[in-house]
Amino acid sequence: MSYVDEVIEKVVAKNPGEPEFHQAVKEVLESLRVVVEANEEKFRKDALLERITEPERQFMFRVPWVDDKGQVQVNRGYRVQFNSAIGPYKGGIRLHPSVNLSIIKFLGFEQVFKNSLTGLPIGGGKGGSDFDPKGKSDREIMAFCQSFMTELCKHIGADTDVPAGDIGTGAREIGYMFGQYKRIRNVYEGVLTGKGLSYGGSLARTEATGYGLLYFTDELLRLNGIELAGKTVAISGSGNVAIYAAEKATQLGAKVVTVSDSTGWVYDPDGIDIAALKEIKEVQRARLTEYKKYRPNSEYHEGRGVWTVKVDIALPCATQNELHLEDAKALVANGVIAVAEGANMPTTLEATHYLQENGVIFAPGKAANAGGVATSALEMSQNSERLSWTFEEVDAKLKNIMVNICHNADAAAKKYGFAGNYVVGANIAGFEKVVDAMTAQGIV
Ligand code: NDP
Ligand code: 2IT
Repeated sequence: MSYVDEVIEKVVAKNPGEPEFHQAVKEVLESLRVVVEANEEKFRKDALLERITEPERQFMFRVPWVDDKGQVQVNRGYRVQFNSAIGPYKGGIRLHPSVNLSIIKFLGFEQVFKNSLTGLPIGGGKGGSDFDPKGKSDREIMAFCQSFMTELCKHIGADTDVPAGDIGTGAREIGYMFGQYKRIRNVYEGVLTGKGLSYGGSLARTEATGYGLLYFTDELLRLNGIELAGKTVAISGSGNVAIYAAEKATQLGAKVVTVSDSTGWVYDPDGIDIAALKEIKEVQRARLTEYKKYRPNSEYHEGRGVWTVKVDIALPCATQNELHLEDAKALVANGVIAVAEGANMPTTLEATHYLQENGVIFAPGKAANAGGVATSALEMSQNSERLSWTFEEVDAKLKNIMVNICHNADAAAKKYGFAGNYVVGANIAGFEKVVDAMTAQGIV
């Protein structure tokens, strides 16, 4: 059996009941086959793949807090410190009832290669909790965040592990967590990114993942001789990534016709009204059913359906495994040109293969959505030098990073005989630097 298949089998056996983690490992290792085979003897002897698929450290902890009725609630907190070969652990905190160890490990594993692709010195990690922020009062959110950080603060630090936002964690949650960290540890340092601008946050971090996704997509289309302006775009999700992806796509001359949330989706044939979307999601924290009040011409549908709309470009920006094989078939039947992942692993393996086999340009999340964490690393740099850069400075660096990731993934794919396969290209480009650093640092 090949070394890759052997390690995939071992990972599945050693981590039972973790389907998302298995999926992420399979996707990465299978696409690395060509590189692994070229170095098989050395990698086997060093147990390189066994080490890279085993987190350096993982924490699970009790998070007790008191709700507005005086009832004690108990959630489970997680932090997986996956790989620190190229820098301090870096990755977001997901607050969603579906969170479990499998999800946090898949996200942490993906983050290792994504962070490497940015070219910046950040290792990979991820954390979160099965806490559901929906419908909670500000006080309840604060109580949860403080309790979560009371334990987490023992394990993180500006040079150790720097968490940030993800699903359910935005500026409000980061603020409460930062306050509690500072209070307990008595240090004012850049221990979290995605902070508010008044206490060490970076301009353009809020926009970074969505903007970065579009800088990447624009460049990728250009490499393939296609122009983004004038194209129609379907976006799923209506959170941080989706909103700023929609904003930048619109600025670049494309027309975004859909957004969604976990209960339904909007079709707006005239193009999504970004100001209305921000008002509904960022200010009111309301559901998409509100959108029709702003745009009477739009349609609201319950359930799933975003991928049934005829578009040129699809940008899944909600969550993992939200674009299935039948969605891929619908997109292809409607003539989609490109799919670029704003979310982490939103496309199932079968759907990815179907899209690629049918000539759709496919950009994997670890390359296409790396703008968020890249800008987080820029926030860390600003915190270290105790300076703040202008929006234009950060945005220009972000764009440059995304264009570089695009070219590096393209070049790696070509070098190994997989021209046009950006999954292989991104995984190889991300993997090579991590392997080099791990090898240089010995058996640790
Ligand atoms: P938000 O919490 O801001 O928004 C998430 C959006 O996705 C909401 O519209 C939400 O709907 C929807 N959603 C979440 N879970 C589900 C689900 N199980 N089924 C259907 N819809 C769902 O998160 P972000 O925008 O920050 O994150 C979106 C994706 O992007 C995630 O995969 C995240 O890991 C990834 N990502 C985020 C980065 C960042 O900087 N924030 C960076 C890189 C990747 P509802 O409100 O109804 O729950
Ligand atoms: O998935 C991701 O890259 C993020 N949620 C952002 C992580 C970060 O540290 O900014």
